[in-house]
Amino acid sequence: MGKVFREVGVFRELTTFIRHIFPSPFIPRISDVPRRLKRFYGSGDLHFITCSCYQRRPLLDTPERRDLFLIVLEDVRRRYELVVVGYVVMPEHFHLLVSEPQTGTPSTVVQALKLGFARRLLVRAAQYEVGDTCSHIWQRRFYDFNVWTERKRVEKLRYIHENPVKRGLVEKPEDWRWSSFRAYAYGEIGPVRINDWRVLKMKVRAV
Ligand code: NI
Repeated sequence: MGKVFREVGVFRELTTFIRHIFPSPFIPRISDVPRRLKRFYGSGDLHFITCSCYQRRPLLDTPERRDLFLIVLEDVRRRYELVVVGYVVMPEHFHLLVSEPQTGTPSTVVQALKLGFARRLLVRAAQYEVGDTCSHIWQRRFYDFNVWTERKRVEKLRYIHENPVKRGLVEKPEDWRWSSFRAYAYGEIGPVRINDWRVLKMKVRAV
């Protein structure tokens, strides 16, 4: 029971801080959250994930490639059943703030994302060769930071949304189409569905 209350508590904190930053009617109140949400388990932490392109080359420097990346991210979100809380695609790296997936681990999610994007990119570029899918697109390593305090969640989401501004790509976060900012600020339905906590409802602990 302790776990149940803790997880509902995590969600309440999260919605409170999101509402604080972006008061918008599309963010569900705690009373709107399906009761079965409490059935998910795992640590319940969010993960702040950073992954760079191979040798930090700007392989995501065109709108078409960033669009393609987001298509793959949405596909992976559905397949592995995870909650995407925030994201940004930069010219040579990406950041995600995500829940643990229902299927697999954060690591398998990142692998699927890297491989899925590499395959589609190489097929598009007609350069596909077996065995050469990922190695020249992505850095092998990625960084996974467990986010389990409200302060860190605020910090990471802000960092994600400010990244294109800090880099001088745009003047305001809303001008960068490849982040979750517009979904928060305007309730826009973007290419990647954010904060869809319903995906976690089916998880039942095996006894
Ligand atoms: Ni960054």
